[in-house]
Amino acid sequence: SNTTTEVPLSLESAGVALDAEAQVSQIQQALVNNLYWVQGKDEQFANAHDYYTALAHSVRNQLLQKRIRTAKTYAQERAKTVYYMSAEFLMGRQLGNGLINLGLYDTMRHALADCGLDLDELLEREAEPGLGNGGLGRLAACFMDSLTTLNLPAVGYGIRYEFGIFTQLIRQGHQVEAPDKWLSYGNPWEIARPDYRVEIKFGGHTEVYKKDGDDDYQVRWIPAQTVIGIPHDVPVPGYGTENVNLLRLWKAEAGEAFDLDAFNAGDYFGAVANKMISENITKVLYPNDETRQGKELRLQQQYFFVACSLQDIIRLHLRDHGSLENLAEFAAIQLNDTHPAIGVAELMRLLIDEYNFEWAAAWQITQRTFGYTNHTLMPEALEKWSVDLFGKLLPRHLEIIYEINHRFLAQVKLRYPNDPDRLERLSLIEEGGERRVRMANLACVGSHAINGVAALHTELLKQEVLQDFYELWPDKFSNKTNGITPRRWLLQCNPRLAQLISETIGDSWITNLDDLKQLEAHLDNEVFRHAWQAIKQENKWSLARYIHDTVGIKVNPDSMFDVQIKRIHEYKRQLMNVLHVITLYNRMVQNPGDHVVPRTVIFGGKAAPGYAMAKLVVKLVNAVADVVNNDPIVAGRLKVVFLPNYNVSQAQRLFPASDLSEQISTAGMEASGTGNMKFALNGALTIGTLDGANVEIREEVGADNFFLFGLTTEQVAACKAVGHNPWCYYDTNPELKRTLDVIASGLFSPGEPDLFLPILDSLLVDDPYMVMADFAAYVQCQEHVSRTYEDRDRWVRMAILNTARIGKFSADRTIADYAREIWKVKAVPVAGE
Ligand code: CJB
Repeated sequence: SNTTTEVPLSLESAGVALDAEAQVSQIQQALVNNLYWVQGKDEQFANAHDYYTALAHSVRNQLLQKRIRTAKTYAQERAKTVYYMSAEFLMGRQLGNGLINLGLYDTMRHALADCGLDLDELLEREAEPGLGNGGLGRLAACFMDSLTTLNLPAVGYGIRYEFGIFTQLIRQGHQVEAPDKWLSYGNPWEIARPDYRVEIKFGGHTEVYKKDGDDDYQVRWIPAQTVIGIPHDVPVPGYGTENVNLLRLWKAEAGEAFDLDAFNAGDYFGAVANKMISENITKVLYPNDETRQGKELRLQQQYFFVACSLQDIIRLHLRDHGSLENLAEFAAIQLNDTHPAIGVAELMRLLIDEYNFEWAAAWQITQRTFGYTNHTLMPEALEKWSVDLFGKLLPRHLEIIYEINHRFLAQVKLRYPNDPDRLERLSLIEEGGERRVRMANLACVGSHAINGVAALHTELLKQEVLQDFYELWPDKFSNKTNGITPRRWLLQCNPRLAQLISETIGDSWITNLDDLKQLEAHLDNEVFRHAWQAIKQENKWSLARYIHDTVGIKVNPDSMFDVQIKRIHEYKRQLMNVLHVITLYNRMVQNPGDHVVPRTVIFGGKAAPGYAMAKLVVKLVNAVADVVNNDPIVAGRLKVVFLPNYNVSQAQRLFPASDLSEQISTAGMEASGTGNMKFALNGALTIGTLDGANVEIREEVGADNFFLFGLTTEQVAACKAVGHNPWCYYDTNPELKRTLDVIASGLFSPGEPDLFLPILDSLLVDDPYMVMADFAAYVQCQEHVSRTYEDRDRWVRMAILNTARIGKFSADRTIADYAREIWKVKAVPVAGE
């Protein structure tokens, strides 16, 4: 039908009381209307992207309808709200997820097919919103899904980066970064809200003044610059609920008054230049994962989004409650790592300078409102800002931080009268050399709850990184083991497996992942096991096609798909994986007749643009792939694939098609990991160390269903304490020696014999990530993996048990724990129409 009405229809009553046929025709009508009224085209001129946008608007209309009712209900109920503050939200594509959460996926597919359109093809038109680096940002996205699914009132606050994580290209085997222009076709999922704009100050100085009719002195901040924050709202649907929460992302714009002065002075270019400086703040995501970037712009980003968000929270709170006295009763603000920790000082500033609170009252409100989640033990990721930079950008906050510190250390002194070292460690200011503000200390002092993201990580926090804080306030600490949303990471990404599971045990697992346990009762059912295996095989075929289409490599779909996908980091030890590949290659070259279990080893992940060692590892993987994939001796038995530009969309193809999950970080270094959970949920077996959430995954799935190897955290520490000598592994392990020698021989770097020297040096000189120490155990464990894979029936049973026993790692469980133990928030379900 190509009739159009004046007002674009939404899918208003789709799914309510309409019969299937009426629903389909209404969907089609809405699509045609949106094509016409949103894209300004009709069917004759529309391209696939136009159809995608029209479809996105259909879904968006439904979400907005629900959102309006949700906002009303929350306000009516005066509900306590979670404000999740995160510099990163790695949401992934929205259309498929929206359709699934609205329960419209299958209907939509049929309605589109009926008009000759392929839903899958339209889904692929969506730009990936890559507003995060890796695990931390993706966790925030999974949390938003679970918060809404659990009907918990929540707002995610973050930054609307104009450029998300860079696009990774591979040129001659090297990583090359290209800008991520994700907004170039517009973003149908966001609504700008200029009416909720806020003004943010930077720089300048402070002064003391006396308020009219008041004897007390006050401080005011005279900024050098002001910037405007414009919220952009993205609706966040939950599964099978009427509730829709918000992700509110801030964009920086130039303040008008500020520009006008320059215009009036005749300095047109100056005014425009200043506009550019302001708008730079939200221009680009810093692409560093787990390393701090001591750049001024990064601190500006952090302060900007936190200050915008706090003003927004206060506006909403005053609207519903009239006074800030009871803020902590209605607002729980969670700090996703230290990136938003400046919020502690900003809330104090707002309460004291703008709302005339006394210090003690303001401090009580602040502490009761904030919670802090730590995500890493890596020392280089602990944020510290030079006092000079801080004072220049945020002079009032530096004063407030000094005052917080002064009062805090006075308290500590009472408790530990003769312990200057302890004071020095607890201080918010690092002395000696350049003085720096310690953001983790600020977050700890300003929060009532501090948590780690896996049991082992929380223990290590208590014993090491945050030990002094733990001794001071043991009750503030708790563990909240990470989780993932089963909607995106099984229902959406692996529809075939999801369907088999639902046919077998019903579909309650979608919102109650522990119900997957019921699969165990079907373990001895051969038909079920065959169906399981057939699905994995189909998923592998489809990944093989994708690999061929993207990098032109033909892989053997019957081989074991051995997959490591995550940011490239030395502690994650992609290098150890490549060394294993080279070792397998050496064996096949030396003994071409030997029986081997065929493998396809797949890598994906971005290296931070300034992280030379990580980039060299990317090059090594690609160089090894070039040699191995072109050697007829190993044909059909060994292939190496580096998939460029790993992101959420690609992850959705990879997890369902994986046999083996590589979780091989040096023990004690991976806070949790969440990819490990996604693999297991999709029936891949893990080869892993006792690190992060691996420990708990192994506990859940059973030691028999997990390939464990390597040093423990304690052994790593002990080894380092006595000073470990990587040379002795080289000297005593001929296979390892040969592997390093082959790299040194230049086989993988023709014409550039020294290319990989930094890697060899790092391994042989100090080997800080214990690759050499764990190598033999890893290779041996991989042999066990291969033997197990040969017994395909045994492997399938193990895979089923992994899926069946992974329920604990639903983000619904994680969020329920946060809600009950930290946030004290209750579900506020929105009634259906
Ligand atoms: N993580 O992705 C990051 N970036 C950081 O700066 C610090 C930590 C990761 O957070 C995930 C979510 O908690 C963890 O699962 C992962 O182990 C950690 O590396």
